[in-house]
Amino acid sequence: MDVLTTQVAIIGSGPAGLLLGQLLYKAGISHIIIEQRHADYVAARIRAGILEQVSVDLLKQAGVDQHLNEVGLAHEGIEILTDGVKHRIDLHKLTYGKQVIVYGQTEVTKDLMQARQQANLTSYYEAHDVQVHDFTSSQTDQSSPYVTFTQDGQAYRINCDFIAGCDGYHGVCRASVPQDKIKTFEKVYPFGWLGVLADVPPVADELIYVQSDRGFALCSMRSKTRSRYYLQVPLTDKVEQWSDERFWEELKNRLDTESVKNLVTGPSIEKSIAPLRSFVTEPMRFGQLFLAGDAAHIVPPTGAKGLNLAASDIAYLSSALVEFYTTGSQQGIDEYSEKCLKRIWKAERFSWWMTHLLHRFESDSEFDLKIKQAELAYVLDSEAGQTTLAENYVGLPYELKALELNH
Ligand code: FAS
Ligand code: PHB
Repeated sequence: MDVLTTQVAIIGSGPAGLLLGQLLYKAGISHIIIEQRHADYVAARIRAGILEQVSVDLLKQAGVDQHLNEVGLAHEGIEILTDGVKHRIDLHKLTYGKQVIVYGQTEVTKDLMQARQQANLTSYYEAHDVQVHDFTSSQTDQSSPYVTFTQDGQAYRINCDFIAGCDGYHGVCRASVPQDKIKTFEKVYPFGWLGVLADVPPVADELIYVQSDRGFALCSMRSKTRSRYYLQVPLTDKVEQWSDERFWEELKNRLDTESVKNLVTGPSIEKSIAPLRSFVTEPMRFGQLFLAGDAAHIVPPTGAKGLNLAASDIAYLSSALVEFYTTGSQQGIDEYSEKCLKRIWKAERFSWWMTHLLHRFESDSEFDLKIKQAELAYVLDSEAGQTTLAENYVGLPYELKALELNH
């Protein structure tokens, strides 16, 4: 068995793990990333598309924002289409100058992987049978946390001070916490999102969130020449049932006349159905094990919060670890879970609210539908209503002093 020692063992090489690794590297804290999949698989995953300004600031802090600054698209508003009429939410005006950046998670992952490679940092991809051990040993115990795994038939043990569980919803870290030490909260939605990526120009300059009698749709993008579209579909649907032609026809059925006229269709380069759930783990820290990102929480993508919540967890965790290693203080570590969960639950509420408001639920009675229409009409007709949507959409502030981010 190969035995290695590092300060922080990071499980998972998605956005959370990679961003944490980059911020720890910038602060001179040793770490190793252990990932179960091949690097190419991780780099190719098609997921989120919207970055909050605070996430962009964090990527700048990590020194990986060059390509993002070159090609990221600043968006100062979104459209909400209901009853055939588009209503623009002026994010920039309503939040006194904030915006979001359209930049695919695939690009974020590639930027972080490239920076990691350039810094020649240690990652183990295609790691199997990853296990986390002794993460609740007290400081006085002789034992300390360690991780074991195999790769290419070779067994490894990594001794460390801390383990960061950045291994997503299906990861091993949350599953390794004793059941009596953890509480989870979950809501599973009775529909999925059928997503299509196509190299066609976007139907509009800004995103269009569609509430229609036939179900939700979303018109998004990755660039001026690459579009991302979603349709609400029943959970029983299989992607094989959706030809490109059927997808484009159904999207047109849910759009307004002007958008149908402007829509450019083409062959899908990626097509998949993602389930929707709201999920939160409490707490997010267990001794020397921290959960971050999808390992700790999931939101329905309606509010574009998933990737951004992973970023805010990493802002808090990296700040806490840097504080510990530079001053010996445990304050950030002890406050990690509570600080993350305060922002997570607000994003969970917003994502649930947007999903509830814009999707068609079979369980909706006629009264429920009338109430939903009235709620959406109130939001769209009132500056107060639009402001609450806008300030959540651009991202609520972190509880971190600027200097804490300056590793
Ligand atoms: P990730 O799941 O990205 O990464 C976890 C990593 O850990 C993976 O690489 C996995 O292989 C690895 N891992 C798992 N188990 C392991 C083990 N035992 N040992 C080692 N490694 C292990 N968010 C949005 O904001 N907008 C969207 O439109 C959107 N669409 C999505 C569509 C899909 C299909 C999915 C699944 C998610 C979507 N999300 C979206 C949310 C998504 O972007 C996540 O929030 C984001 O990937 C979170 O990043 P991580 O926490 O790093 O988790
Ligand atoms: C995307 O472009 O993938 C996207 C954008 C906004 C969302 C969800 C997904 O709310």
